Amino acid sequence: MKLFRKVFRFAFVLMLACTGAAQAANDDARTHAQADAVQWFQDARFGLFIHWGVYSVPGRGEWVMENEKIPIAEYEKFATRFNPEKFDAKAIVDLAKRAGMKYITITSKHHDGFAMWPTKQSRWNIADATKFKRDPLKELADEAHRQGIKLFFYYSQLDWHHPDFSPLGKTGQAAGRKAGGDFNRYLDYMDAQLTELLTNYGEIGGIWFDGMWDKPDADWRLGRTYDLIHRLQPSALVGSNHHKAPYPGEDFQMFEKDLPGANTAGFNTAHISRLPLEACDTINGAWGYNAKDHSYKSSKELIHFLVRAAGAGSNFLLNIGPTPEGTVQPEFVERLEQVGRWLQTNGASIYGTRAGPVPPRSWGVTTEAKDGTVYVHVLEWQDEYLLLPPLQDIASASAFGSGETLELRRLPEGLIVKLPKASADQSDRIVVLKRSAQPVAASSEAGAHQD
Ligand code: FHN
Repeated sequence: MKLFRKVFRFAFVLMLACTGAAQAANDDARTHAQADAVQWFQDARFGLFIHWGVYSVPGRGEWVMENEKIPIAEYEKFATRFNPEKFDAKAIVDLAKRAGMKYITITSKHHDGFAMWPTKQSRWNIADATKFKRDPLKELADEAHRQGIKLFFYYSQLDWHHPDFSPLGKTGQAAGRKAGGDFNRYLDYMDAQLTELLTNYGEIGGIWFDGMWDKPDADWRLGRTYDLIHRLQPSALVGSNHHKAPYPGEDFQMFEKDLPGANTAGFNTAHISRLPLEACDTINGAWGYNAKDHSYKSSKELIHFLVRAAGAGSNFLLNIGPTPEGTVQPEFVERLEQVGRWLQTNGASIYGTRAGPVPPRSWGVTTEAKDGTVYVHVLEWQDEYLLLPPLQDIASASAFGSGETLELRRLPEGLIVKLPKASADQSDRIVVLKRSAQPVAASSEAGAHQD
């Protein structure tokens, strides 16, 4: 008996050691994978958000079920009319690349609970509930991988359709579900769907959660779900649009219809964390397809948002809402291509940069490249000279693009730069400040120019 106990004890200790070692190895893999993914994410700076689902059929935005208090039985009829045969994943990825975007985040499941892929977890999905017998997420994932674009999945934790999303939160009260569902069973369902998304679609850039704000006090079992994601794909980044300080396991912080910290939209109350940042917005006023919303932002407004986001150390996730046919309306295509042309010329001042040494100002922002080059983005400024704080070791100033040397005065109070002349259609006047290897002293009197 003694020998048995010794052997059992040895085996048990060995198993623990192996398990611990396996866990440590997994944690280590996750740490390295996450670090590389975070670096890539921050360098990427610009992505395409896609809100697409059966809500595109009525064409009144993705909240139509809630806004018009449509019960589930009625809402499900939209699915029978959803047959987007013109959906073309290559056209979408080509458009994202022409826009200068480095990743795509598409709604896999929005609040209506409809799965845009043939999930095995319920029949409320594109294969079982529509005539469209294709898997658009698979087509998009394959094309994105082919073209070197990362794919993220948006996934709504809020669900207006599932019987176990219970007790109800702030919304979904008119869906017509019976009370008494099992919320943990719903979370198991959610984890099972996430497992499908992180197993069957190749490398996924990350999961973009939304909807916790509907039941802020519920136990969402975040740790369990986030561990699942990190176990299935260690490099997949997790973000959640809960408008609060990030929870453990979240890898980036998002701000919606707002620049980080601006809180002009009134609900991005969270302070800016040390995590990578991403600000998202729409081209018109709608996330999901809205046939009547013609309030399109100009390409200049979109470029300014992109530049101001980069100046805040943030990515910009710009949204399109494809039509029920699966196409992208021409007003969106036109603006995305205009932003892309701007990035073709000016991308070095955005991609791979971080927030610059001068915090965002009303006149514009600064970004800084890894080699220390500072880009001063002058967006709204009518005067010939601009005063900057006394940045250290700035040796020269030049106009981005032309390389024209600009007058630079170093005073104890700061740097005075003579700006390049603005041309009529210029969205952003960019001044390039090069650092010197040696410390550069401020002159004691005005007029001392750069040598
Ligand atoms: O309710 C959603 C909305 O439909 C959309 O998905 C946006 C995108 O950031 N997020 C929620 C609103 O905060």
